[in-house]
Amino acid sequence: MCTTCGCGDGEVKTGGHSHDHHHHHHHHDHGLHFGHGPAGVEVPGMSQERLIEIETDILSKNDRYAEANRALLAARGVLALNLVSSPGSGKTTLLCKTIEALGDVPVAVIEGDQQTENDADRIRATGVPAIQVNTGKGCHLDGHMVGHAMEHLPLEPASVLFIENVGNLVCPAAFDLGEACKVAILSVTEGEDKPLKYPDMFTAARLAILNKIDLAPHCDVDLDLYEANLRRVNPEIEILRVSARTGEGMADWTNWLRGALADLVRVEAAE
Ligand SMILES: Nc1nc2c(ncn2[C@@H]2O[C@H](COP(=O)(O)OP(=O)(O)OP(=O)(O)O)[C@@H](O)[C@H]2O)c(=O)[nH]1
Ligand SMILES: [Mg+2]
Repeated sequence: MCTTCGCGDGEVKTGGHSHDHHHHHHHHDHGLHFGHGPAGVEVPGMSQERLIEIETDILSKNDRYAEANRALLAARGVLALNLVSSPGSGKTTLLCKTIEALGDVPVAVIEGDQQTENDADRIRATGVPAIQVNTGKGCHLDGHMVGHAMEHLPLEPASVLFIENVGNLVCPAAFDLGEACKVAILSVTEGEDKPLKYPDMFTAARLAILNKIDLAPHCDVDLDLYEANLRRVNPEIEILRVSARTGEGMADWTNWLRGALADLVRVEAAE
């Protein structure tokens, strides 16, 4: 077992239908079949009850930190977005371009990686404050890490806090950080079947960004099939086609961000 989150090693088959404690997930019948049994996971020699106990314990601890983060973010009027994807989908590139495009909107960034300060350095080069979290052997950010990182950031009113999670299509789906929502980034080189093979990430996300569309003509990919597969696992998911490299579709993304920020400020004003 992974020492941090209890997710599986090679012997573990993950399942997708019984994550009742992942409260931020939508529940849909994908018409697909994953692990069996109430834990949605099978580990030889471990009972379903024990597996559920382990996961519930880890996630309920995390959820207490996440809720504290969410309360602080609400009090400050900060829109926090949890960017999740496999490694190399273009999260940091997209963030650097987004910061540029957002102009006068205040932005802060938390960068999660196993090792290196590279991504935080790339963000700081744009002039925006960034805190690097290195998870070491860990495969995801958790609410506790993000709470500490937030202490070192300005968190201005009506600002956006981008949290770039560790590149990993599995574990970050399960961990609430206190964000407004998860944004999944999927690059066109990854293959149209990825939403079907890693459904938890895409059911947990409100928005999917299909990045690197500049490469689509070279990759023999079907962008409509990417979208159909995303909707198959999450019928409500919003989808944007973007190239962080050429800037195509970037205006739709920044409009989405400005809309989400305006909604947040409106809700705050009404309370
Ligand atoms: N062609 C093309 N390449 C891109 C695009 N966006 C990012 N890349 C490239 O993809 C590679 C990975 O980009 P990163 O921004 O480091 O990806 P990441 O998701 O932050 O990676 P990790 O943090 O390591 O998970 C780099 O070589 C980028 O230049 C895009 O829209 N089009
Ligand atoms: Mg990155």
